[in-house]
Amino acid sequence: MGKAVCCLLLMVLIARNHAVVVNIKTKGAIGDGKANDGPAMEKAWKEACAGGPAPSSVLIPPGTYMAFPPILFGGPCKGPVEIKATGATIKAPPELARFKSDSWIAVQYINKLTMTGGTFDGQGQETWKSKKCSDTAQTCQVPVNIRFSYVKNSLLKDITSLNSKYFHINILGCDNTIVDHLTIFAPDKSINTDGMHIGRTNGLNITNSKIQTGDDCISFGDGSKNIHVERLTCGPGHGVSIGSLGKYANEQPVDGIWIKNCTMERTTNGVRIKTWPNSPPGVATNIHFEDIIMNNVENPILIDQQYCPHNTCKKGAPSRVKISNVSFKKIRGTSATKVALRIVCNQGLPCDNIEVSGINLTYKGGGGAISECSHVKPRVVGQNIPPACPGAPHHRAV
Ligand SMILES: *[C@@H]1O[C@H](CO)[C@@H](O)[C@H](O)[C@H]1NC(C)=O
Ligand SMILES: *[C@@H]1O[C@H](CO)[C@@H](O)[C@H](O)[C@H]1NC(C)=O
Ligand SMILES: *[C@@H]1O[C@H](CO)[C@@H](O)[C@H](O)[C@H]1NC(C)=O
Ligand SMILES: CC(=O)N[C@H]1CO[C@H](CO)[C@@H](O)[C@@H]1O
Repeated sequence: MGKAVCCLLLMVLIARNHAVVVNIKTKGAIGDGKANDGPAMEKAWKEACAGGPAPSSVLIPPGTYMAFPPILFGGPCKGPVEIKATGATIKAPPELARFKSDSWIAVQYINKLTMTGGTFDGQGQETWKSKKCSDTAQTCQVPVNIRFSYVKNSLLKDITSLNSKYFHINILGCDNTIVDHLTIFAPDKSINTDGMHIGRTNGLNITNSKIQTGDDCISFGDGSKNIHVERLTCGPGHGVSIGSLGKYANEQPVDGIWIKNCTMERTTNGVRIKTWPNSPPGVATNIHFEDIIMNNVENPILIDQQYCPHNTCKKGAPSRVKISNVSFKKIRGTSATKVALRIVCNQGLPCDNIEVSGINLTYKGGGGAISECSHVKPRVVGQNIPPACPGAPHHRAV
């Protein structure tokens, strides 16, 4: 082998094993909070994404940046990529008119992404006030703050999403991924600012997170499988929700959701499963809520198979989403309404294998909370306050 060839080979080997770090400032980012630094972020991303197979990273140094939509961090990449944004605040323009897409930042088709830190401020205040966007018919397209689509085997850590115009974070097809120390904030009166919506994802853990917003803290759409949420504080907001399900044809089953060791603060719902009446067939199964504290929550425990907001559906006809294997265990605290536990299933397609145990919910207004149940015979274990579904078969606590 000639000396030159040998040298070249060595250089290639070194390059392959050496991480590429691309600072957005070297790609023209200004960081004054006004100039559009989006193009610099995309340039840095493209270089890091092409820099594998060794892990590469994009560095967004501490500072305040403005990024006009749409921002795309797209794969597939040559190797694992990290976006490091600790200490950085990235702002979206406040004007909705600048947005032509359904997201502000789209992160997609990446294997082994690590995203750490960063505050993503959607500046949605004007949008929530706009009449056009707050009507129930949704006559304007409003962007999600960050859309993660088909980002697999990944870690999203210490990320903050603020004041999104619409949902904060949408997760689609992000199998085998971990979300840790997520912080989401929008005021309780903000419109449609769901914290995180998850769909068509198998294997996702969300831990140590805090979500305060104007809509659901976390909602699970069809195809959500093997998802664990632990140590979440939610509220204000609409709580944690499976569904709504049954609005569309060919929805995939929701199978395997564990919500554990969480606190709901002043939310309109605690833990709920909701399905539309008169629906196509569907499945929601193996869903477990355990060790949950409710502080002044309006509907702490709720299964609603007649979910029909604003009368937009045919009530009376049953939901054909079959609910089974659901447990509510060790849920305690205070209810802001008298009905602390409500399980409304279907005539003809009842809920099966529902277990209720260790409930202790007191009504803030005094006089004791109650439960309301229909078309369900839960397995009730031990003493529950309020007594769960009077008339249901009782089992002694073990
Ligand atoms: C997700 O959480 C579950 C339950 O705590 C745990 O068994 C599993 O190992 C976690 N998965 C990952 C990838 O951390
Ligand atoms: C419900 O759980 C039982 C075991 O407890 C299991 O045999 C059954 O397959 C589960 N149902 C579904 C739809 O997964
Ligand atoms: C239920 O909670 C109340 C208020 O925290 C407490 O005083 C009571 O001992 C609890 N009851 C049971 C059976 O755990
Ligand atoms: C809401 C709740 O149950 N929080 C607990 C979660 O787990 C940690 C550690 O085990 C406890 O310290 C919390 O009180």
